[in-house]
Amino acid sequence: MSAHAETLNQCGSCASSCHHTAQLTKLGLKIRNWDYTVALAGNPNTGKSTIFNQLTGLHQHVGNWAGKTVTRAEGAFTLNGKKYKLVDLPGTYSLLSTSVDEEIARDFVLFGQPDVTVVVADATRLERNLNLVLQVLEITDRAVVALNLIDEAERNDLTVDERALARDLGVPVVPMAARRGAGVKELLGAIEMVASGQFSARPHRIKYIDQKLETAIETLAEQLRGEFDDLPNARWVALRLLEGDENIINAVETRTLGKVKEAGAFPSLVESEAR
Ligand SMILES: Nc1nc2c(ncn2[C@@H]2O[C@H](COP(=O)(O)OP(=O)(O)O)[C@@H](O)[C@H]2O)c(=O)[nH]1
Ligand SMILES: [Mg+2]
Repeated sequence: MSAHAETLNQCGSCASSCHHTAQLTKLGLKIRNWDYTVALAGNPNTGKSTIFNQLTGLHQHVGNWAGKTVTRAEGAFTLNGKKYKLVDLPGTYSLLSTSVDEEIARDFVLFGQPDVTVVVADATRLERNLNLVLQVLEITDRAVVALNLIDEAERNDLTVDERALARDLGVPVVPMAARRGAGVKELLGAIEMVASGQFSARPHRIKYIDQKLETAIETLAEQLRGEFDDLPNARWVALRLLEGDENIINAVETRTLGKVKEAGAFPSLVESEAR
């Protein structure tokens, strides 16, 4: 595993303005005593595994791999003295999951309580990708949008105003062409800012102005917190129950909701994939 403990001086040629990305050390599978957990979520084929490999030095399968990534892969890196565990989740179009892959991603983002959720979005298909971004922002304000495949967008004469997007979403947006390493340094800077609390997000949220609905959500959320031992995101679950989401109803009835919190619930595949 030659990639282990590979140290990269990201700032070899730049001035102190990017001091926060001064030192990335790719730790591969050495995942112990981490300070922060970072989840990589996103639609399939947006470059999640490419980014995962860039940050950890591991070799997760990259490419069209539909139906094969049935569990999450984990790796680690250190940045400026803090250790980060990075979790590469299966691709998902929505948190309203219908497949096993999507359920794993959904449960981790919802109940695994990552310190930062990086949503990798395809800049050439922004509208479709924003669906998941907005869903993630409903449940956490500790998020970063990695606007990947910006090289493809440019090739197709598409430009994205990432500043306007960041302002509207209320979270950092980092343009990337991850396959050639562009934007990795900036992504690390954004992850560090959000993880350490230096960046305080003002995420785009839907407000429910109907008082009856608000009362119903809160009453149900309170009952869920009692039943499921301080369930994170109980409000989100309550909304899904009120909508009649069959997956969530089933997870509540079978008491499998929030199972991701139990150690070992999702054994990592990464051992077999690391080279
Ligand atoms: N042109 C271009 N291709 C990329 C970029 N990032 C990833 N890819 C390619 O997109 C495909 C899907 O990448 P992968 O990391 O497996 O996506 P995942 O399904 O989200 O994990 C692969 O063929 C990558 O080489 C990028 O920034 N630019
Ligand atoms: Mg992948």
